[in-house]
Amino acid sequence: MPQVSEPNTKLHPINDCPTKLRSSDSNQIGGTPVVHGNVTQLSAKIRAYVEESVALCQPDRIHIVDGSHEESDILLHTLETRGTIKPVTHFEHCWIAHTDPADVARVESRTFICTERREQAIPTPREGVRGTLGNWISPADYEAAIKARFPGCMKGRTMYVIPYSMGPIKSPLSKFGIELTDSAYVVCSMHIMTRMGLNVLEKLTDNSDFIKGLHSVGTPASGKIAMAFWPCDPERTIILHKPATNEIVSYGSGYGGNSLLGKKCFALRIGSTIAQREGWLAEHMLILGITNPKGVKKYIAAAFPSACGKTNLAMLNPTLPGYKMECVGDDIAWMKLDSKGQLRAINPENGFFGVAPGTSSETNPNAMNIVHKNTIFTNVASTSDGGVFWEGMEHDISPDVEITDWMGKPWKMGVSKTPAAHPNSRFCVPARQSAIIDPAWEDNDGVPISAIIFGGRRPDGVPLVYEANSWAHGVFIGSAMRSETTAAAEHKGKQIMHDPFAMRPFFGYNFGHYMKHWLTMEERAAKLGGHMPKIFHINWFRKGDNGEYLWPGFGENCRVLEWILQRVDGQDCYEQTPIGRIPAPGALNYEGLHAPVNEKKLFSIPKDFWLLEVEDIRQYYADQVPHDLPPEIAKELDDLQRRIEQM
Ligand code: O2Y
Ligand code: MN
Repeated sequence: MPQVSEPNTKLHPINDCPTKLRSSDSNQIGGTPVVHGNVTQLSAKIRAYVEESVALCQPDRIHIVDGSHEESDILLHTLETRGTIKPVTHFEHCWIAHTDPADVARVESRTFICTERREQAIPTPREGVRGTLGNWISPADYEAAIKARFPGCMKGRTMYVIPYSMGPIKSPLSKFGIELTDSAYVVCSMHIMTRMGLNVLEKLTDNSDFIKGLHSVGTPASGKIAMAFWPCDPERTIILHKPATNEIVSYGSGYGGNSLLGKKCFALRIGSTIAQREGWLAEHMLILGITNPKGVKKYIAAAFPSACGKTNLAMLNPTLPGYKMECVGDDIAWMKLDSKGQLRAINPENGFFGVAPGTSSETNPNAMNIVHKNTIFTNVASTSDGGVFWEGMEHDISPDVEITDWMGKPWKMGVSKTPAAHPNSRFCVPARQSAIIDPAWEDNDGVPISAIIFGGRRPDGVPLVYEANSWAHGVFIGSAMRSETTAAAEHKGKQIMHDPFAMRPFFGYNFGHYMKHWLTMEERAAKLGGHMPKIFHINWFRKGDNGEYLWPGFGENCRVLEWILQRVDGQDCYEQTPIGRIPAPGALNYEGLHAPVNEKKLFSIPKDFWLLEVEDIRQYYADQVPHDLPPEIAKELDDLQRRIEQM
């Protein structure tokens, strides 16, 4: 059995160099020298994976990532020397990275799931309709895509071997991965976002299974890299997933979800396929612990499309006296039934990769308080006093500082026409730094989930909160989720877009089969003597006749969570409506709100609106899942329509 030992070489200063080093000793893989770490640290399975990837990518050297802070610091220094990052001198051990402006976000159109048959990966849409629930690639095209991009793509570069764990290393709910990458930025970010290094390698001896992830920032076919500090190949970017072999292959982008393979690629796309096979749920959900004034603690999991304040809810500052909210996770939940049929969740991640713009002392003081140390910012603006800036921070900086935008140009508040920070700019920070991190956030057994919440940004017609009548009704509500897009997103103007379960870009398999899997969870829980959590839908964003928000939001949202947990306790504080259960008049606690709330408007269920909503959902299913819609979901829609017609 390979033993984990101290690296036998001093950390190599990892500057890319044109001449291939020749290895004279045995610390090499496929003739390529291992310049950090030792080949004996790798199990035979990992070594074989590295060897085949080395043969394909032809890096000059291999670095087995040990996960130490010293290693991360040397890589950060290397990145600084290359001009990829610069220090944020105002803060402690913080950095700003600037990317090539052509590589700034996940690219959904270039993200594919590879299966033998198309319908395993995505639903077949109605003829003449463009499917919006993912992209399929055949095994032959998958191979061809790799062959067209990867041969020799790491020449002159270092291949980093990152052993990492999604979830606490000792948790039975966790899974391991190996990411091979030629990006030191990815290594430093994975150091924050995952548990990684030698502790994981120790667990991967004995040929244990792992999720394979091969990543290269790529080199354009012309051989010309546009920005030396941020090599990438946007024209040929592709992100591939092969659930049958638990493989991820990503080329051309160094940014976030495209390159930190543990996050969306593993924890959601591949994760959802493993969860389907093994009978659990891998979801795009935050996990929040709520302690009420009596000291009773409950956990909720919640799914929101982007631009709905998911991170803000994960880090909520409650306004109701006596309440305490603690964060387990802000983006992804892996949820499994325990032996008693109780759903338990872990956050598979180790850090937060939050959207910076809109985050401020007003909207999310808890996030602002943690980004002052050990944080890598990407594509934010910088200030002349050595700090950072993004839209929303106007009151958080001193008025006399000068601002340089994310592209390196001088920027003037109220004058410049372009945003200071890229709308998808990010902070990447260790979760353990948070003062509101839940004490149980690393519990190996996960935390018990009492309620599942779906939400969306719905200016019209959708009440502040409603409860599903049953598990199947709740699954239907998740499948019918819609949300207003912001103009900043890739879509033009404001539209109400379907985003089922907030998973539209992250399904690893056919959405119809995914709904079916969710439906089976009820019986699985019952067989174990338990039951699935109640399901709710919330909408903080309903507007009145003059376009004003009807609900104050932010910290006041704890009032809605209070009602949800009263319902979880079985309190009779609801009124039945055709769409589900809403708070009985006066059941929601409005005491101490700064301005009165128009409860009637906030909870009204306009018949005309809901008839149109039903029509839209029916059309969506007919267009996008005409063959794979579970009959239980079709029935829920019919029942909803009937109840609304009878209003
Ligand atoms: O644009 C990216 O690459 C990041 S995407 C992302 C990052 C953190 C949390 N959620 C998301 C998302 O797209 O849902
Ligand atoms: Mn997300």
